[in-house]
Amino acid sequence: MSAEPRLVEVRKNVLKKNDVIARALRERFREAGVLVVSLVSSPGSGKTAFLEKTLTLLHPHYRVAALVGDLATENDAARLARSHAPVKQIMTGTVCHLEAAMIQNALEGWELNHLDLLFIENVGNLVCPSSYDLGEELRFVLLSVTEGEDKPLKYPTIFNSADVAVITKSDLAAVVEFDEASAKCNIQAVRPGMEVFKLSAKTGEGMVEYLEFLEHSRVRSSAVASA
Ligand SMILES: Nc1nc2c(ncn2[C@@H]2O[C@H](COP(=O)(O)OP(=O)(O)OP(=O)(O)O)[C@@H](O)[C@H]2O)c(=O)[nH]1
Ligand SMILES: [Mg+2]
Repeated sequence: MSAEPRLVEVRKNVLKKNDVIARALRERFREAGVLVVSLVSSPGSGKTAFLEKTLTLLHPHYRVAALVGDLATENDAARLARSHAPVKQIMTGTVCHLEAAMIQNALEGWELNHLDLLFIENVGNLVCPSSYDLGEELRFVLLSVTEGEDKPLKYPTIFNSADVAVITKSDLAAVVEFDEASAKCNIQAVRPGMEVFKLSAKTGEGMVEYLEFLEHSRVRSSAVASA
């Protein structure tokens, strides 16, 4: 007998368990009035650079914190901590994505009521994270200009599971002859109507528009929570 049906069954159960925990997390986040945003992308797209910049810009005005997932090292947590926001590293070992239970464990000892925004940087991977709900309200998928405009077409599931696309490293666009129109067209082909931001964590270009979007999302989310 093939082992495949059993594997499928185990995978279904894992996902079901993840969904139950993610739902409970989402409820907790809503009750605490914290907007939770997760970041997914391929390795090296600029998640940590983007998040460090975000935390640094928001920290004086909002109560922000971050969780960051990697298979190994605490390097990203150390970079994010330079913003002076509370940060925790989640080391996944051999697992190529974060799961809701990992978020739940990492939040132990944190008072969610004391936060306005919580960011979660997922493990760099364009496949695995798409199947795992983390209880976040918004999922941003990052695509750097150096990766090629075709990534949304090649990895549609991750773009479909996200709410917002962020084109990163815009300062390098000219050097790599990035075709912005084509990238945006590919994003829209996979996820029609998806909001897209283009920015650079290095120069700060495009950060204002994205921060305004974040602020609108926070206000909208607290209005829904208190309704
Ligand atoms: N020129 C330029 N380089 C950038 C920018 N953002 C990130 N980088 C560089 O890109 C490389 C990878 O950036 P990271 O922020 O570590 O990317 P990441 O997505 O967090 O990587 P993983 O966590 O390993 O998946 C680093 O050398 C960054 O300095 C940017 O806006 N412009
Ligand atoms: Mg990183």
